[in-house]
Amino acid sequence: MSFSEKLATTIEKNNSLLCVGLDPAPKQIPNRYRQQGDTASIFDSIYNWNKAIIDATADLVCTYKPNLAFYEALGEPGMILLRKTLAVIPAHIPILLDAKRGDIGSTAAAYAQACFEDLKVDAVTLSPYLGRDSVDPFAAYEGKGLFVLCHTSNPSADEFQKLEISDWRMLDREENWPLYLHVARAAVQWSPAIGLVVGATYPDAMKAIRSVAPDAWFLVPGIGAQGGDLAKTMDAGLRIDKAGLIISVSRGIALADDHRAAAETFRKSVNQARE
Ligand code: OMP
Repeated sequence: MSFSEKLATTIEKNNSLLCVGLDPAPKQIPNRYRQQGDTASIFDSIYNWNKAIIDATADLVCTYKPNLAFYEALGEPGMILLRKTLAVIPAHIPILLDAKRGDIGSTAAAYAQACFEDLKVDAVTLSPYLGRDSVDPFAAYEGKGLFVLCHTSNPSADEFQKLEISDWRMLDREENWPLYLHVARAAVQWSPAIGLVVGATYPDAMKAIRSVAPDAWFLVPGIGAQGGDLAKTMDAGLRIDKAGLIISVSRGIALADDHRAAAETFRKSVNQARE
């Protein structure tokens, strides 16, 4: 089944636009998951933690988003942990690997092979900085989802993304636009599989992006630990059909005493805003 079919099915089945991020930092392992023993026990602890989050939320989410960085940071056992985590996600729920890849075409092809043939995930995040030929090798895999960074959630996002420029190919026929709007407009033309990453911490930017990409899916991090305003985000980014947003929360659910209750609260607030 393609990413978009899986996504549509879980959104419907779980009545949810909530994505749960699986970003385990060893320092943050809640005490209840800590195993006693040698360093190998860290991996068991994190596996138990991830599994508990998945077991508690599988009927409340539309997708899971492990961020590769947290697993790579733990070396080879971290990658084994990632594979074990992917294996406990129920098969009908799409997996969006947060990899933020972006490189020349030949290297991008190797990255795409790693994500889609080796790890067998359904979707990935990508950087647009190198342009279209860095994304094409991912788009060549039919049925996969690609989310291109457009306006990120971090405090320094504006440093480059907000720079006002005009497309030189338009000469002086076009007004200056912030770079993130150029990215939005171009990236959605590259492939129908492309969605955009739009942080919840910049609702004005989200509104502008929705106006140039009315049909695209947005992956929206920044709710919870980063302090994004959910109501403003929904108002700015929801599509006419009351969909189009995948609201991603990692620490806000992973660090909660009750993962299920936290996920249910986010899901409810998202659904209230959809109504
Ligand atoms: P929490 O802040 O704990 O919910 O985690 C946010 C997750 O989303 C992390 O995995 C980030 O790397 C990721 N993220 C952002 O926070 N901001 C962005 O602009 C883009 C992403 C992402 O691509 O998911």
